[in-house]
Amino acid sequence: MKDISAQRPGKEAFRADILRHLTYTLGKDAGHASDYDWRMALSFAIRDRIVGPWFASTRRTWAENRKRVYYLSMEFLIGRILEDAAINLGLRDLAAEVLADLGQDFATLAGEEPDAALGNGGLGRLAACYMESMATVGCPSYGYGIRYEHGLFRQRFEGGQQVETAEDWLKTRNPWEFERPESAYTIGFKGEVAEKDGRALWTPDETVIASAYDTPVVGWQGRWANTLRLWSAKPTQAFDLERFNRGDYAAAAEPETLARTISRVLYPEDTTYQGKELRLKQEFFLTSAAIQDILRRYLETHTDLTALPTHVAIQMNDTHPALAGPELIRLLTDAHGIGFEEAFDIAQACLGYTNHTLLPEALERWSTWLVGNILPRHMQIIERIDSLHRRRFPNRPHYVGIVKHHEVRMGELAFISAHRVNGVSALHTELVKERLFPELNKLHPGRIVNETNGVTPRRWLRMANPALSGLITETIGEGWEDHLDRLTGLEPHVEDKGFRDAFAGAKRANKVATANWIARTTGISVSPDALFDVQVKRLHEYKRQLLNILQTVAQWHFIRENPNLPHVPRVKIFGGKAAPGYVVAKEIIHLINDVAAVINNDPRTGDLLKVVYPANYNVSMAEHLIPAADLSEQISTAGKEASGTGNMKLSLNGALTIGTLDGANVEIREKVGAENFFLFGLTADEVEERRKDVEHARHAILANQPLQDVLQMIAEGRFSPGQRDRYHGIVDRMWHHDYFLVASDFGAYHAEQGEVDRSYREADDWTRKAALNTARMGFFSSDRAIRGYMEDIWGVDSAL
Ligand code: 26W
Repeated sequence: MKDISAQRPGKEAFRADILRHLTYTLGKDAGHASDYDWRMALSFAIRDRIVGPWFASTRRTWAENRKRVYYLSMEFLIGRILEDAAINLGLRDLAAEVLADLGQDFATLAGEEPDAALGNGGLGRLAACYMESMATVGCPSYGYGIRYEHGLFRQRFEGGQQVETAEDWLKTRNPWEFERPESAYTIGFKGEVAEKDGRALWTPDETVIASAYDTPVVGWQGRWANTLRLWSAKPTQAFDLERFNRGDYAAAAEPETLARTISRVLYPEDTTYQGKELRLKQEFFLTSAAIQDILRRYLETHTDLTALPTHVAIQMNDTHPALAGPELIRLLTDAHGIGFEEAFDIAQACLGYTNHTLLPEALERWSTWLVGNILPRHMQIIERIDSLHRRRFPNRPHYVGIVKHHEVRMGELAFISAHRVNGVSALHTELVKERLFPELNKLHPGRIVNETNGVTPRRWLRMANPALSGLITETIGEGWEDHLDRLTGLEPHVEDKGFRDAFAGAKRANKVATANWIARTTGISVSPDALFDVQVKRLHEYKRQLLNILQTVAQWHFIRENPNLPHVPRVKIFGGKAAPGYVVAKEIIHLINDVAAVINNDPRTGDLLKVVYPANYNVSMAEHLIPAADLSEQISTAGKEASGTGNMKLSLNGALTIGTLDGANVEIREKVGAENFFLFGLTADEVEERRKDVEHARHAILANQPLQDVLQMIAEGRFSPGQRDRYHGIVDRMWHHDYFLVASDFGAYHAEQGEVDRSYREADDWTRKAALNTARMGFFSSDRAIRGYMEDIWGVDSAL
């Protein structure tokens, strides 16, 4: 493919492009254009440059009859696109220059783009990183998702409590997508199944149209681009004219409203699954549209459906698209006349399933009644898959299976429908084998494989951290962005004081910028000389933000009791949303904000301790906070965090981790070196062991005076002066049902935070450790992860 530099426009040409879009696409005169107009014109000018590589990639895939990967995900947590696309195309600096000449500021315009939040957290952001890496490594692929009208809710704090409001990223024009009204499929629900000529005939009695919107995703240096195809629900019958003519105006629009409900809003739960009919409909809507589209594309150039697995790999991002198996089998049998067993084998050879969680409450189980009602034909197929599997594996234990106790277990369905099942970190994959699917693993040895998560270095280092990126390029030259292993080239320089000073200088500059941002957004003034201690992620009990805030209170108490000791100033930074129905998580948010209000106004501790919790954590806020972090909090109860990816972003940006042996922390610590990682806490096995003592929490609390003091202060209402009993629930749970072992790990955590302080005092040595983190994190590039999927699961070669 052509060298990207050859395609890069000159300054004049790019300026002309922007002005042409301003005039002819926006219909605005430069003299009267608003920031919005300029942003649109700039975005269209950049998008124009993506189209070339995009067409070239698509043509190559067709011409070379390449196998394609289809990544099915209910979530894509994309964030802003403008700067990321500009950087990948090598246009970032040129665009800034041209805009400056036009009296505009690139960063201001880019900062006004809405943050596309079509996802909840880790799983959705991983899908976005993987889309970018598939484009970077030249893996021909399509992402399939839902074009939610409303992404993840916006978060505000009122009196310290989370309040949700609707997100509306589509209120203004989305310049990145192309509407494809010609790519539309009918999606059916409910109805009857009959038999005709020996084939099942499903006649749905509800239908909607899935209509495609394509967003090109361009990889590093524009060498390849793929498509993210998002489906929007439209009515089959737009408007009931008869009702309208009768004067029933609201009812006339009813079918439209109902149909559009399916792609209206992203479900904000990422931990507790809820057996809601609309959610099941969303899952089938995505899956059916994707499978129909895949078969349509295949049949344009092929006739033999038995060869499908040679040309098509379908990846299910968790079980949310697990109806892909039944839907593919349905189309192969009912529409194309293939026998059931053969159809099953074809589907299985195409499908892969990624598991992202072991939490029992997050495992999807749909009632057979609901599935039978909404998807009667699929319910039959699911039963047949289950009995086929039972027949093929007669030694399958009676308690193993897809349909049990009037529920369809989506994990088992996905496992049995797929030829590969993968976990997302080494530890997690072992737990998937041993704890989640022990019997299926025995029946199918080798099916479960590990693909440790990764993050895209383009967004999470090059774009988010220009200061450090500049230093890296100065030190080891260009090319590390798509060969992240080359960061090891920094290691020899870590022994050079000049390099360490430059590294510390980059971190310091990021912290100054973040301190200013914190002052602007929260009104709290923090010192950039303090240790920036960051815990950013969804709120969940297993992630133990509670452990962090309890230790913060202990530290505050300690400083007050020992005013004459030399303390290391710290800024505790929290970010994250709680699912709207997750009462305990919301209480923890409230507590953090209440504690912050007390500590931040305590003249006795002053700059020695601040707690900030900016509302509405999202991808853009992550890009801002992560480069400024000194310490990364990865403190989940061991065995609960499947992988984590924020842990990777923080360490890559030169934060040291304080963490448990959970998820990818284990591998991060192995790579960066135990001496550059603050480890504490019970292991996954010890956690299981400790739970056998029903009084584990009481024992742990009684053995730890600082923790007792903290719980006492909270119980007395020190942080809720107007309402003494506000946190009695939290305190009570700590004593009696501390399922996530906050108490048992408190002592070790508190002690290790002391180690962090001692290390931070040795500023130069801290910088050495931080730089070694950056230098040794190359493994965690999502390019490496994607190459693993291509080789172990998809059987696809790079087209580059
Ligand atoms: C049906 C409700 C629901 C929705 C989403 C249940 C569970 C989920 C996701 C599986 C939760 C999730 O995002 N898991 C995270 O996936 C990341 C990417 O692999 C991992 O890094 C995180 O450890 C894991 O919590």
